[in-house]
Amino acid sequence: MKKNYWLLLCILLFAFTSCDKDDDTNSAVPTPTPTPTPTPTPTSDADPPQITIFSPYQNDSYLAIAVVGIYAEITDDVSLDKVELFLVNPSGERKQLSIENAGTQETNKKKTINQILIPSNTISGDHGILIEAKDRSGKAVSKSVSIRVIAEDLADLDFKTAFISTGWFERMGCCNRSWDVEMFNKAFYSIINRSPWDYSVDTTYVNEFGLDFGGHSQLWFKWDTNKNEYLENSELENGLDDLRFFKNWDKNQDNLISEDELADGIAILWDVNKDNKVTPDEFERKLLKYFLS
Ligand SMILES: [Ca+2]
Ligand SMILES: [Ca+2]
Ligand SMILES: [Ca+2]
Ligand SMILES: [Ca+2]
Repeated sequence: MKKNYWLLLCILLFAFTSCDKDDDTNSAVPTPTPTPTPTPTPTSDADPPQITIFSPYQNDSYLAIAVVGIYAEITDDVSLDKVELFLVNPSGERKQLSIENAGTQETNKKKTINQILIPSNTISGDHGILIEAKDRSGKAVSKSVSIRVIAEDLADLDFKTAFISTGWFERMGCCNRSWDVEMFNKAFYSIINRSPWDYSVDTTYVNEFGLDFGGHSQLWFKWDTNKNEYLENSELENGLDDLRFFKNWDKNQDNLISEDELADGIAILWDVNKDNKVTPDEFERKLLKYFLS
């Protein structure tokens, strides 16, 4: 019995020491050393931001009642901090404009400005569109273009000055100094249909357009060839092709329409009394209706 007692004691002792040994083993497992936080490699912010102004063009003229499209892109090699937009009047005073319609693909390396400005209430003369940009390391740059604002009445202007100063050409075909037929059609579509994603154009409006651009009566009847009351793209293309605007206005035959060619082409249509001059009473109503609204 005594022998059994000693045996049991030995077993218990053995178990205890084994456990103890296990614990020792566990405690011997090295605790993982925390992964060191990588120290950021210093970024070399070498370059100041870059500003590209696509529109308006330097020295373009705009009526005070016109719409000026401002399109610009600002980039930086590392990160932009601040971008600001100003309108600078002829005496050099600047007025900050809030930046709207920022692109959806904005990153801290790239910002786009895509918005319109109606320079109403500004005086005639040279105004600047000024952009200032600063990157995170404090490097600042600025870029500006000068535009001439014409605050006179339309009645005091000749047709070509008035038409070119509407800014319509720049707004419709941003960054393209000449239009191919596709862009030309798209631009005219935008004045025929005010809601570009809806083909259900106002048929009265199409008829008015026909009368105002060459005295074509019942233009809608001719255009809606499948008679479904919608203007399909092919109907628009064929309709404008029939009017022969693009062909007749492309004076230098390069298959592109420049702003000058467009102005001259419309002038011929709008010169009602055919004296080779479009007077304000011939153009004012139509200019306001189609190119300034
Ligand atoms: Ca930089
Ligand atoms: Ca149709
Ligand atoms: Ca041409
Ligand atoms: Ca005339």
